Amino acid sequence: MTHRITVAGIPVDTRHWIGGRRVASPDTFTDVSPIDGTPLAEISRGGATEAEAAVAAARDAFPAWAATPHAERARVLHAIADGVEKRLEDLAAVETADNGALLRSHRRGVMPRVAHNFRFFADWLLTLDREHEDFTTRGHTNHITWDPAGPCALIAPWNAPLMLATWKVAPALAAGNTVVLKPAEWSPLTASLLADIAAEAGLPPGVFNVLQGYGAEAGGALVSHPGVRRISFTGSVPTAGRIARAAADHLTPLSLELGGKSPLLVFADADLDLAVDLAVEQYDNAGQVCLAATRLLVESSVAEEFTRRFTAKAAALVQGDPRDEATDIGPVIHARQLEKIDGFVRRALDAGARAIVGGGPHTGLGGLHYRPTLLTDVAQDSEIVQEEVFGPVLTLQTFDTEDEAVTLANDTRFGLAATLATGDRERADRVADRLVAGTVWVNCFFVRDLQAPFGGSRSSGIGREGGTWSFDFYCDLKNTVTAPRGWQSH
Ligand code: TXE
Repeated sequence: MTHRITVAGIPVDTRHWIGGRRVASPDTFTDVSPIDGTPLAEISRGGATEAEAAVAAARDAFPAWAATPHAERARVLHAIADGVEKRLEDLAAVETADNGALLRSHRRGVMPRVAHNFRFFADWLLTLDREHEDFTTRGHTNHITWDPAGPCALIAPWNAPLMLATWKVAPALAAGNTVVLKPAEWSPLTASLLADIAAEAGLPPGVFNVLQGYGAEAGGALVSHPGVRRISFTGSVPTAGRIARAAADHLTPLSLELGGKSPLLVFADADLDLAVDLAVEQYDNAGQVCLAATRLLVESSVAEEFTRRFTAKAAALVQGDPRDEATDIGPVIHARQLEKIDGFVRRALDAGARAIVGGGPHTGLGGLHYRPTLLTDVAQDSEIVQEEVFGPVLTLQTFDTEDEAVTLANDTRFGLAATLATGDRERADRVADRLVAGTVWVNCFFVRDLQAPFGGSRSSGIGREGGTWSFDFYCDLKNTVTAPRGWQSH
């Protein structure tokens, strides 16, 4: 079997990347493009043996990488960013073929962000030593150091494969750890390209490893390995529970970035066009975004006008091939995801919901297209309001008072993000203060600085990443306290 195939004209290796070498498994799984259902590749299907080899490679490479001076580690990470920028078009084309998200977004937003992930954490590493000057306690000096933790298991999802993977890989490597990345089985390709880029950039063998395979097999073997010192996971709540149980056996610290059911609160005093733009933006990536504000909560007095403008805007969205510049919404990732989305919508309609916009697959386009959908007449305790759909499906509810808006907004088991549209600054402060969410956006959405903490409360996850919080997670902090006395004089 050939292990080097081409996708969108770009050569991609379908094997694992372990200890600086390509390693094949006897079994494979088929990676299919959501654009037209064509099989793209037969990917090596890893399990316990390959997980063992990957962790061993990471463990062997760890002491030297951990001891590499910060400036040198930063230099290599910048070289990886250079490589990402050089191969930006390749990465964008392969990612679109693999997960169906818009090519124009990959080119202009996502892949530049991948490069930025490496640059940002490389630069942040260099500030660590400066920012935490020694301090003294009754003459004793406290010296804080960030010791790299060891091999890290990084489990990535399929909705923004390389972006979310490198949001973990970059800080883990910057901090001096070695990593094993397990990409999602629905989007395994760009991780393989990243291995090529990292090797060309001079990252030593074994520092970055890619383990391909199914979640339960490859991922499960990786997260239950005693040699893993950190687990970082982005994905679903049930899988997070499985990973947390595996991590418990070895007390492996873990960071979980999970789903959401985030609200967009539109107050009557808001710039209504801005509010409508923010709402329509929630259909980006066919709604397969953990942060998406999928519950529109609109003040009753403007609900009719909001709905009129929203409907007109949503109707103008172009669905189709994600490679076309004019397309606004591409296919969803997989037939199983389409069925899942449609199941949620069918059950909501059966329970009395009304589809103001959309309400089913876009059969005219064939394939995996789902119509952008807005459902109203939904009960607060219904499945469609409480559970993450992960598709282009929004609900609309109304409120009459600020208190009611906050109560509805906070009334799910999630707490990832919330967005407010209001023209009243004091209201914005008051409401933001009362919302249970890791990020609150006011009159904006998706603005994300890597310095800021990112993560969710309740079922949306455990821990925060970004800036100093990433280093706190990927390191074992040590304080060395030195007495002023006891020294031998020479
Ligand atoms: O996710 P999984 P799925 C949500 C979203 C979506 C749902 C299901 O609601 O509809 O999850 O998606 C790996 N040990 N999000 O089933 O299973 C798996 O191989 C170790 C939200 O695809 O969570 C993949 O690499 N790893 C979201 C990754 O976990 C395991 C992003 C995610 O897969 C494993 C994606 C195991 N036992 C889905 N089982 C977000 N927060 O952005 C699976 N995996």
